[in-house]
Amino acid sequence: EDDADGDAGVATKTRAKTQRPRMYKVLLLNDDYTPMEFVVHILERFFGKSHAEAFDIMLTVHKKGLAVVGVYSFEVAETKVTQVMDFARRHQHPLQCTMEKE
Ligand code: TYC
Repeated sequence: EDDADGDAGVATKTRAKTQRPRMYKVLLLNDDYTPMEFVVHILERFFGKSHAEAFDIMLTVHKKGLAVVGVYSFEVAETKVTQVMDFARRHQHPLQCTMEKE
């Protein structure tokens, strides 16, 4: 408080706020061509869903157009999207998977 900064003795405290990592939703989009079983397989393989859970999510996407399949840190979300897009492309299905900030 030597007033070199002209603050005339106004004490300011700095408190480091704990930063939570930004989280990202991974979304699966519906299309008319990707087989239902293929989508179920993806949800089991890349998102650790049980068969019943995977089937439910697949049906939600089929009926509503899209669904959030999980929420992850940026790096994990990006990896999931890449894995799904590569796998779908390799099998020549037009399935789309994207991510967005929560
Ligand atoms: N609509 C597709 C069909 O009738 C199934 C499907 C579900 C496709 C979910 C994509 O993300 C998807 N075969």
